[in-house]
Amino acid sequence: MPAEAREVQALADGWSFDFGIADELPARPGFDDSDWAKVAVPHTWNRLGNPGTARDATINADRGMGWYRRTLCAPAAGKRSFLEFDAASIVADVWLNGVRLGRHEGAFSRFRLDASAAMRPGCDNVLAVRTDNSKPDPGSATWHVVPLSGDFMMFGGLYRPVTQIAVDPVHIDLMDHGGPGVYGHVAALDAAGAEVAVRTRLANDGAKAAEARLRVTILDADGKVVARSDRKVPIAADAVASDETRLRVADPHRWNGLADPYLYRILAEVRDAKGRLIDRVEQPLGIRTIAIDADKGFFLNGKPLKLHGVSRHQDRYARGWALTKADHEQDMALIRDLGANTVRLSHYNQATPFYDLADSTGMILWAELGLVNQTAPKGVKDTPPEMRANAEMQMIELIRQNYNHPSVAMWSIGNEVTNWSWKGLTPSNPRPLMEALNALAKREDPTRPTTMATCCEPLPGEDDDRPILTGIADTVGFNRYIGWYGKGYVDEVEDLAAHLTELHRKFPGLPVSLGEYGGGGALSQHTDNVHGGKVMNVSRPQPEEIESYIHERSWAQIKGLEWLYGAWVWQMFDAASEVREEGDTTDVNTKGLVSFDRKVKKDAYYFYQAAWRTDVPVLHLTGKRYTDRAYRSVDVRAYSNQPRARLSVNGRDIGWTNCIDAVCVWKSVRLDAGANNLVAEAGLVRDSAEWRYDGGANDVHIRSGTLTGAVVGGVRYGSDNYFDGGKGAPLNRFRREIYAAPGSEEQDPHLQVTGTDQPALYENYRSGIAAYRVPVANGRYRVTLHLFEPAEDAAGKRVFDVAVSGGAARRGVDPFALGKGKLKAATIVLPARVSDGILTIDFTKRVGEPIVSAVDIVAE
Ligand code: GCB
Repeated sequence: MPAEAREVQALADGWSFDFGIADELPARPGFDDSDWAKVAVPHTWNRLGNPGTARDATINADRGMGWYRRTLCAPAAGKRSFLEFDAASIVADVWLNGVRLGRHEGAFSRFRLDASAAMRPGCDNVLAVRTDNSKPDPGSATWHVVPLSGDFMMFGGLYRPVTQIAVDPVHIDLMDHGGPGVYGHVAALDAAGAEVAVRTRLANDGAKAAEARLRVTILDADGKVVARSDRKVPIAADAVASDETRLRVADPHRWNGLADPYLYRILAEVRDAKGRLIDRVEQPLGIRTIAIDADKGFFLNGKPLKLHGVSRHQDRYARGWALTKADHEQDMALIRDLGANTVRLSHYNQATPFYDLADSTGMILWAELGLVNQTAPKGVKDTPPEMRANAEMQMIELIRQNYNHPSVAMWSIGNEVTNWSWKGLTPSNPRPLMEALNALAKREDPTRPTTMATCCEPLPGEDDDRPILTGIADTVGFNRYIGWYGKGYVDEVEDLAAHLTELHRKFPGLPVSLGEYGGGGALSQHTDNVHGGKVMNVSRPQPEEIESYIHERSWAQIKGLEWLYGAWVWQMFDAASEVREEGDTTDVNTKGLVSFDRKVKKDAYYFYQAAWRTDVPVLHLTGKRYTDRAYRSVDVRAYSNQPRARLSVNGRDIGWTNCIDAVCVWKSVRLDAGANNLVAEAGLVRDSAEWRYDGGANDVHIRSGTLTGAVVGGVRYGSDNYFDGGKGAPLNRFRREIYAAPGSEEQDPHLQVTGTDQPALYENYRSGIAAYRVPVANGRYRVTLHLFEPAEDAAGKRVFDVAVSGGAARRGVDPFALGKGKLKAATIVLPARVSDGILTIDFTKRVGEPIVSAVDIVAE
């Protein structure tokens, strides 16, 4: 770049940092920061959400004021100096040489400040920045800055790059809400040509009027000039002029998503009257059309494209929000490898490198304003004007800063904004704010549709006085976690398609998508049978298999819904959240397809690879983290895009199975004692897993009514399995509502079954059970059933018969009578004989529901 054009200097190194100083003394140039930490920017002080660690000082969840200081060299004489912050969280105040340059409110957007007047010649200019990520409590600087809440950590600091930009007094405007100052869009398009309108904002910071020579060029991907316009733009002193020019691109090469992400570039160059180049800005241009139809879905360049993808938060293990370019690249590579064609940038404006990657790879983006849950602070009824102004400013920033990215298909005006009175907030009406934001987005960018994600509002026709927001934006994304946040059973997931179809019917003419869906999956927690017990949706455990199953069954239902224009998995990566303690982590939302540190692809990741990728053969054996198996007879599951797959165990051929909706299951595979090498093959791909079975050769121990196994009295019990009918339930329910108002945490009084030295066998139960059918070797067994009465206060209210293979039976089992009271342990022992490979325990109901809490099957 010629020396006279814009000079951009990264301010990455040489910063000093300290946390927790409330006064403004560090803003003074003479302040002594010699004992501060030496840091590089991007930086955040928060270390929340590192797996396996408790929330303590080492992971640092502190929210408050973090100060950054460094020195800075002035640009060459006659140049203006602008400081550019790609983001600073949440509220940033900036001083240069003790002169306050300004404040920015909002954690996610780029902003620039004019430092020219405060700059002194030489290199001793002292830059001081205070970033404040305090919780938005009354009196804090963040009280009105959106988002006021959300299921994610608001990391603090200068977590994106900081640069100094030196320019001539006449330059492409740098003060347009962090935007590039050059904005192109396709104004008309047909087979013969595209008309591209390019608007350039030119600033003159000088005291005299000027005439800028503006050259706007469109270059193709090879750098060849395809269109050009030269203009003379007069600019008054200390003013901004806006120029719009139209350029024609003949025979345009479309930006066509993953298939062909062809990019042109817009180059705006400014010369002075003598022809010297004084500024230049380059921006991406993609020539494409998008349309969303309520009945036919999403169209790219006139062709239907079903959007299927993931949501992404901008954090990761050890780094928090302070991501490197390589981090963004890795995330995008993982998403591409998954087979997604769209990413929802939840729930806020993300870093430019990620938008650039989407442009260059052809990923379709849902870009989103950081407005979540609340449209008013706690205790306040209506959106205060300061909050509304902030949301509007952030909306403008989002759109101007990302206007030129062809990957952006829609602007979301918010997520799950509703009347949160049912979560303990003051009843308020979010409609005025949402309507204003939608209108603003349409004004800022008439070329793109708007959208919003909703979860919890009433539907038309329901008796509920909360407002319906669906329909304010051009399209909607319904966030639905059926099978996860529900009554507690994974089988509810089967209602998803019917529910979405009903929503589609209730909002005729409105393009509908599934904005979020999914479930939690802890890496170290496993279950033998996803139907065995209650889903612990905001606590523990969260077996990985549940997450997989929810995705298997969700995708099977939604893939055929033609009108559903898109579906976004919640979420691509585990992400930090202050409000969570669940699965095997603290401060992490476990719904990622990939772990927080990006090191582990969960089984659900491979499910989508199998479901979405057609370009490469995919085969993945599930359960590689559940290596030490509780049961000898297991269903083996693989994910594949091949029609069928074959399995062997320790070289023994188990046979072929069909892969239906990407899922291949081999039923009741008998493992060898000790090590098992499982190998699956399909077409040219193969995958293997190493499991162990170290239990008794023919013994089976089942913990009824739960998704988790346990070792009790030295005996390994698997989670509930081999059952027919009934429902599993824990004796002690634990419920912790996220986003809950203080005091709304609910925990039943801790109940414990007595009359046993093995209370862990009586922590759950299956009631309403019809039978257990357990695959075992033929022979003689002793069957012990553990049970108790959890609910009834008298004998005679629950009575059933039990019969086992071989004919032995016990009639009139009454847990209350047997245990001599409620919550008292009881056992039944029956001899069994098996000659057909299945040990059956039949329960026949007489009064109330049959019940069982654990089963021991021991070979005689
Ligand atoms: C939602 C929210 C998202 C949460 C997610 C969850 O509906 O939009 O921010 O993280 O659910 O995991 O509960």
